[in-house]
Amino acid sequence: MKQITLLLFFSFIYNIHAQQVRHIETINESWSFYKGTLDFPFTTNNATKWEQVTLPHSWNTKDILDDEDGYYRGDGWYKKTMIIPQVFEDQQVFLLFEAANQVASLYVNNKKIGEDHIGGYTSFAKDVTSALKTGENEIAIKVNNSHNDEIVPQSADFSFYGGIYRDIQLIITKSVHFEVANLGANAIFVSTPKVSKQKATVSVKSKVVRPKKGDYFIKQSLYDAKNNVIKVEKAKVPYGKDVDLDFSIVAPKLWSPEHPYLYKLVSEIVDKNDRVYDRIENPVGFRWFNFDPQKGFFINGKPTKLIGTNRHQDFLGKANAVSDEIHRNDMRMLKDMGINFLRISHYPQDPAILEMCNKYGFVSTLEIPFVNKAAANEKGKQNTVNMLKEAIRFNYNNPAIGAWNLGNETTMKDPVKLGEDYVNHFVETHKALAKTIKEEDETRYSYSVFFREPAYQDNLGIRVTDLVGYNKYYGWYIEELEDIDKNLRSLVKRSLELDPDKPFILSEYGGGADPRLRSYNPTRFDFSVEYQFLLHKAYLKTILDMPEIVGANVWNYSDFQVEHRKDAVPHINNKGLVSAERKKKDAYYLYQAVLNKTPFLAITSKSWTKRSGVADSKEDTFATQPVTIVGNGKDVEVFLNGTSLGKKAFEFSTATFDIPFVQGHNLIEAISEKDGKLLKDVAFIDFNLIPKDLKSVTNKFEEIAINVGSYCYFIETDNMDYLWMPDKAYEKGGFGYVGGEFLKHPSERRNAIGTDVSVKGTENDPIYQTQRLGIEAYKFDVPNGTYELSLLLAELKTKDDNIMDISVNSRPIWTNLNLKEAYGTDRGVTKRFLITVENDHGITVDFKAKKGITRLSGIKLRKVN
Ligand code: GCB
Ligand code: CA
Repeated sequence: MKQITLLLFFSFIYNIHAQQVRHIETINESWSFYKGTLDFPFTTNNATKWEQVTLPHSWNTKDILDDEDGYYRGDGWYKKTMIIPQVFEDQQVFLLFEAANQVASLYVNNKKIGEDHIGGYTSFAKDVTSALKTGENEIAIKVNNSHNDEIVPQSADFSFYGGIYRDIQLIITKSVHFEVANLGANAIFVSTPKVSKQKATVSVKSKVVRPKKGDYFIKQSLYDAKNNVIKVEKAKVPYGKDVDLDFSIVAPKLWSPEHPYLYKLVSEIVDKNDRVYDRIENPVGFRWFNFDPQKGFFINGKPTKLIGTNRHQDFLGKANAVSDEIHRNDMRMLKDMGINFLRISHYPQDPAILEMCNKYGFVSTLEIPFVNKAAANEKGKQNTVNMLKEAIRFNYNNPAIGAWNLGNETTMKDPVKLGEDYVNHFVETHKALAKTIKEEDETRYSYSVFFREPAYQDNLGIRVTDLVGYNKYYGWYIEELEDIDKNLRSLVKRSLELDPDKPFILSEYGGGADPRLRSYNPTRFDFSVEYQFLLHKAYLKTILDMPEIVGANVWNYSDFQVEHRKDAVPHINNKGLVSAERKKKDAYYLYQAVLNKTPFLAITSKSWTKRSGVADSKEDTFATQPVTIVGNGKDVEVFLNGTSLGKKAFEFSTATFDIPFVQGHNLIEAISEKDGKLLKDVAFIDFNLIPKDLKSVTNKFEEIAINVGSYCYFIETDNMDYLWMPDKAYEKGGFGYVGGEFLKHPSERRNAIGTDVSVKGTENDPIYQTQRLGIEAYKFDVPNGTYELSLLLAELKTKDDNIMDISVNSRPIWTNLNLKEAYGTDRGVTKRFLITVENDHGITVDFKAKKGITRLSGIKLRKVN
């Protein structure tokens, strides 16, 4: 069945004198989609394979998350039929694409409209008027996301999902109108060149398209936030020239992170009788700001520490086809977090983002996806420069924007190693981009983000922007947590020594946290939520203490999908403060407590509702474990099941309590006060107390699961939060390993074995990624009875042959086991055995190497009878 859209031209017929002269509607609905290459015009035999889709749409939602390497990069076709009741003479019809990744070709009634649009992240519009006819019109769009040497990004830590993943708008104007179809698809450029508390000037440049005949005027009307007209200015439209109009107002209300006051500018084209031909609205924020390399950022004269995050357009299972509702929800969560600074990375994003930056008062930087590597050829340079122009022009009227960033970690692929030719193009591209920023916008700072030593960029001659940003993963990829402060100070110093006048932004920092991993011994690269918390606390302290760090952006607001990434969760970069489905991690609450001025209190680990632990002693009926509270009050009192555990003062907004968890229900209440307001947070925790003496009669042993080779708890979130405990050495009466060694330090595991392996046949990669090598035995001193014993095994990245025998209480249960031969490498295997224990022997699982070395990833024991 044909999908039909009616073009509603009612506004033109009935509202000819009304103000709603420009008609805008989305045309996201009922597109037919075909993934693959087709001949165009379409032939009848390929007409059947179309699938019905709604925009936003990407064809990579599934293949970036599956087990196979790579994702579809090629052609995709979209088409739809629009019925036009009548084509009016005095109308112009445009299609505005908020984005399509990455080359888009538009056809209307088999006629190609203009040139292909290049670049997957910038908005563009096409005039389709001349191709339209009364009746049925076929719109067809080819989108291609193949690798292309002439288009950035060439390489990045995100995936280049194909499709029309943002809205398409249908725009209808009169033949006299503000320009639509031009680079950046924007016709009004509003700036506020001079602002003080007493007075502000507004400068508006308008691009008007008009037929030769007739007198037309531009009318600019400024409204305050209550919709009162403050000022109206008019100027005649000369033929073929832009219209510049400047005016000023007195006592402007200022825009700032604390008070993001917005005015509205209504731009109209009118004739001498004040009949309106076109009308566009833009936000206006009056502010003046500057970055001082020593003292930091000032807005309206007030020193303001800029702290916030980076953000990708990404949501679990949706690739980049993210709805406006999700975009706005992200912005609300960032507002709640207390940020005042957003790095829109690594490319321009949906208009919904900047709309909210203006409204919430987030000072923002916007960049183009010149990441890791240049498109090092003449065409590539031109495309990159054009992309930047489009980005600046489309987004120009957002008062939130403070700087335009030309790229990210452009030296990631070492230019020097790529040869002289490359270096020349590469350096030229930087210079052309820096120049373009200044040509396009005199009112903002130019900015570039690096990761290598300042001197390295300096030698290449690419520290050419007003501001520099550095991405530094101290305490994660490099160096230790304890040295974060020292390392940051010395990095900033090195940058300022080179260029004392270049303000320094810490454009990225962070560490991974898989919400399923928890640890009371957090270590670098263990992906535990607790380590991430400590890392951010350390960074925040230094950032707040150093005015020379004029702004800082966490990497990243949220976890995001990367097809080729193999961390604790395959295909996911876990450095988010919230998960890829927007569940808050503990570090999110830390920022809330540190950054918020309004009263705040939270039990950071409250989402971890099922916990377990070994009783403190043989007699004890509780297990003591720490719980961290964050808040901006003076102190906090904590209660467990109604009994007070005392009060503690917050130190750097955090307080940690030892909680004696009992078997079953544990209600934790935290109570604090701030500015006379009583604050309370609660956590309900279901605790499984493991007896210290497994033969205990008062506290009977039922079940235990151990994440062998790891200090971390692992929560099987897709399996009713089933909990795996950290590993430990055997003690008499209890359980634990005998012999073998803990795998290397987690940070070294990346290159040895572990977190860089995507384990097949399971979702529980972290259990298999951590192992005890050379293990001799695992022991449980359990009472007599029948048990179900599960062994979890995997050979990761092994080249050599490993053969082992496994026996329980001297009875062989699995002999001549060669995991690689039987199952292949990098595959997780679980096997369950039924075991009967008699004569008070308990359970001893023995591992004997016949060849190579023994290993164990996880073990689970459940009493059946
Ligand atoms: C970076 C990149 C960013 C990555 C991040 C990481 O420096 O700019 O795109 O995702 O590191 O997590 O490694
Ligand atoms: Ca393990």
